[in-house]
Amino acid sequence: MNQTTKKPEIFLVTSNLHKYDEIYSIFKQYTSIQLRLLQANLVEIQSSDLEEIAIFSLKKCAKKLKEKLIFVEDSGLFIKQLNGFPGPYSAYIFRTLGLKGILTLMKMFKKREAYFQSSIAVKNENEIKVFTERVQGQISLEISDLGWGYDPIFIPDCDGTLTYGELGLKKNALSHRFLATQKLIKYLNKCILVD
Ligand code: ITT
Repeated sequence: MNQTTKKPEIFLVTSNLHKYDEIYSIFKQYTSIQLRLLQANLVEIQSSDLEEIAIFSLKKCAKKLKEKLIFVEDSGLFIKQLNGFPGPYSAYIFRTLGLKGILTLMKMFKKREAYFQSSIAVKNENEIKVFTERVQGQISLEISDLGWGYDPIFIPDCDGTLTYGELGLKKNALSHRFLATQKLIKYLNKCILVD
């Protein structure tokens, strides 16, 4: 008899396909767990804490998707000279001020330090876990043509010259999302693949 065992799967709930693509390629390299997409707009609370926002969104999704192993990922760009702005408001500010607006605000500062944060909240049966990572960097002087979201203006310190956008596929081996996803995969490999 030909018995095929189904690979374990986990669902990422997001409206952002770039996010899904990046996490998908990390999953492919580091785990046999299958990543699936549940495309939906997340319900987000107002909070200065991305972990809190991620947990809230996850719990809202979990009410509708009781039987599924799911996670959400919340990211934000925190600019030191702007006291952490746009941070939790990154999506709204991207849509309203845009990259040009951010660079205009930054004109009054000599230093342009920032970090990108990724907070992943996962629900495995009744357990909720959160994994957070940050990448330090600088806001560029100009908007580079490549990448999505804030990619064209964020230069990670580990490279020091190129924006996330200019790094192309290399971004996905050093980004805030890569580091947080690594932590998620380590957790999943331990508790899902071992059982
Ligand atoms: P969700 O449905 O998963 O919430 P989103 O696009 O709203 O998708 P976030 O709230 O996590 O995602 O992101 C806040 C903003 O930061 C949003 O404008 C994104 O485009 C941008 N962003 C997030 N991660 C990014 C990355 O790796 N590079 C560039 N911009 C990013």
